[in-house]
Amino acid sequence: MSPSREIEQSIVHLREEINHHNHQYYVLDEPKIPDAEYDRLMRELQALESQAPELITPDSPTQRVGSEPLAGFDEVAHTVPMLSLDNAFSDEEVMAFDKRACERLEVGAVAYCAEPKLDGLAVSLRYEHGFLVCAATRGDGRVGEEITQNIRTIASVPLRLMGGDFPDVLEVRGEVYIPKAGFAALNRHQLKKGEKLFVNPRNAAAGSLRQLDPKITATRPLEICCYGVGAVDEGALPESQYEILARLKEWGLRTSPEAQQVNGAAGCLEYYRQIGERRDALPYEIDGVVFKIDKIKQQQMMGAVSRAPRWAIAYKFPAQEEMTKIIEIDIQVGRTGALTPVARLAPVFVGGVTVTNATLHNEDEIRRKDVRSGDTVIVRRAGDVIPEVVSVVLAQRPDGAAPFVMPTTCPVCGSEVRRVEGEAVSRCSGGLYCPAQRKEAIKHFASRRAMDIEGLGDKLVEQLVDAGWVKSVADLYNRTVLPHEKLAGMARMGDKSAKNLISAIEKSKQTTLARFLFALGIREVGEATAEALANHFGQLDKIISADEAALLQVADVGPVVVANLQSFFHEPHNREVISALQHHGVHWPDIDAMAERPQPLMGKTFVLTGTMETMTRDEAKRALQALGAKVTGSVSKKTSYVVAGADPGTKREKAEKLGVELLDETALKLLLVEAGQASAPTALS
Ligand code: 5U1
Repeated sequence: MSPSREIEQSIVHLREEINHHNHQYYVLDEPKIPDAEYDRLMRELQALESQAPELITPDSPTQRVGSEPLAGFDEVAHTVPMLSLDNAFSDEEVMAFDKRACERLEVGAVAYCAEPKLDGLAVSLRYEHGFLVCAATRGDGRVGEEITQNIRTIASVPLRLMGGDFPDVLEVRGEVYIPKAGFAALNRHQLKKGEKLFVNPRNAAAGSLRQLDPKITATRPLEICCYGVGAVDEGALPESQYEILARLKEWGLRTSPEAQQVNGAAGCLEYYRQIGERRDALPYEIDGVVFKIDKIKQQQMMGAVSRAPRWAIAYKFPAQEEMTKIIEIDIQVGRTGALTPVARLAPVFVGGVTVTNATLHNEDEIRRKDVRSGDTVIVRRAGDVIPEVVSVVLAQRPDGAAPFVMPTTCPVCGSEVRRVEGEAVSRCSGGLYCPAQRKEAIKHFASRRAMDIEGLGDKLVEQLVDAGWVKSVADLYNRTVLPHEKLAGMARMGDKSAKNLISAIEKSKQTTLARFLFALGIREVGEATAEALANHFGQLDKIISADEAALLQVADVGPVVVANLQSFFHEPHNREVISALQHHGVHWPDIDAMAERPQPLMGKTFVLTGTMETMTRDEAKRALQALGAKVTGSVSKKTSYVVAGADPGTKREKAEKLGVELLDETALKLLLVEAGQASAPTALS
């Protein structure tokens, strides 16, 4: 086949594929491939068409933005087309964009307006004489769907503009989206009702806007962020993009608080880096940042190509969702015996790293998503979160792929697997007999925040358990069981490493009660609970012998933690390990037990609100609890004091209404000092 014939065939094939996905994504709201995969197909087609421009046809997906409007909504013609954005995926592409702008404008440097690119649905809002008269989706960029009734249900969309200096006609362009918290709540609600979960916030926003019944839309946590304008009376707007955003804000429209003016490619790249660092902390999903030439005159000089302006570009973050294949489904046994199904994946670059495993959480999750070995799946890795399988591409399921079945015996030790009714987790019943649980328990025991045994890494723990040398954490301290020669002879160890490890083990013998308790790995006893228990009781024996009522006195200890503590200390093997550890020299200083200290604030209830200058709310909470006070989250008639820092919100108002005494930060500190003197610590035993 000649090269041109080959290109022609590839173009035809790509167009069919893109058209299919366009329909899935824009019309049906049922994306079957991740956005990054779609972008890649589009770029491939663009590249081929630029090699053979004579093959470009008006119906090519590169020549239009979206797809036909859904039947059921009226059509709206956009007076000014709703353009799309060109994408950049590397610093070099942003630099090339800036270079083109400088050359075309014949200037040495260009100023840009930069803002995050929200992952939502583009809309156009038309205001006439300040009233919202029409709202539409982008559709194919020229004709969209009329969704005014649905848009009106979004609280952040003003039905009437503020101020009086707005133009008679103002079309505003923006993104409708669902914030991360709203999305999580929406899916919790769907789960409760037994309805299908939304795949991602963008999909949920699109589905919500396309509801024919606005009452349903009104229940969805939609928001808007405005980023530009369409048709506007001439001369009504300022001369820069950044000032336009400020003007929109004055008129009561929501714009991005992250928008900034930056200079040249260097300024753009620095902005991209900074937003990238804060991406996970932002309350909404973004898939990149957008740079627009700031001066409107310069934008006009740059002009547009058919689907996108030449004066703007979106610099995309590495995709957080990608498609890959499940090689097999494995079971991992954790420290508490929990069996976690893990998908072993064909390596895939997602969220900036190569991923080969993704959690499938538990049996119910696998069943809900119907994930099977051999499936092609969409994998998500956002920030530092463990990669997970989002959904299955059912169309690519191989014949004969069998549904997943949770094993009835532990794949590591063969013990029975139990699932407590009402719990999602299946657990191996082998306890520390199970080498997998033993390994995880030892890793946890040695970890930095527990006994902090430097040099005792995961691999070494696995070797020690596999060799049968370490059966419990106490063996680590037993030089008869684990002499220097044995350690030195292990793979990748040697004399010096063995010496270092032994001295790290020796060093760890001197610890604190809180660290020791945390290191024991009792279920639900994290660092904070361990610390609270240690401070409250002062001595390990007192914790072991405490009854339920005494344990419940400790801040943040509830019935579940009590049950876990009691069953742990009731187990003879656990008590033997603790004795052996102490026998080998693990020790800690006793603490002046809080339970025996005077508790001058006993019986007083505090609510903390707003921001304090010299301490965090958590620090204030712990200081109050140490003096016997109870700290709760809501104000009632029973509240003794509300401590109000800066921007206190409604809790302060409620306190005033109920006549509860208010304290500022200085008054709180005074109270802590006075109460602290009344409970001056006695000498340590
Ligand atoms: N933040 C932002 N998103 N976004 C999307 N600005 C922005 N601008 C767009 C689009 C499609 O288009 C204009 C450049 C026309």
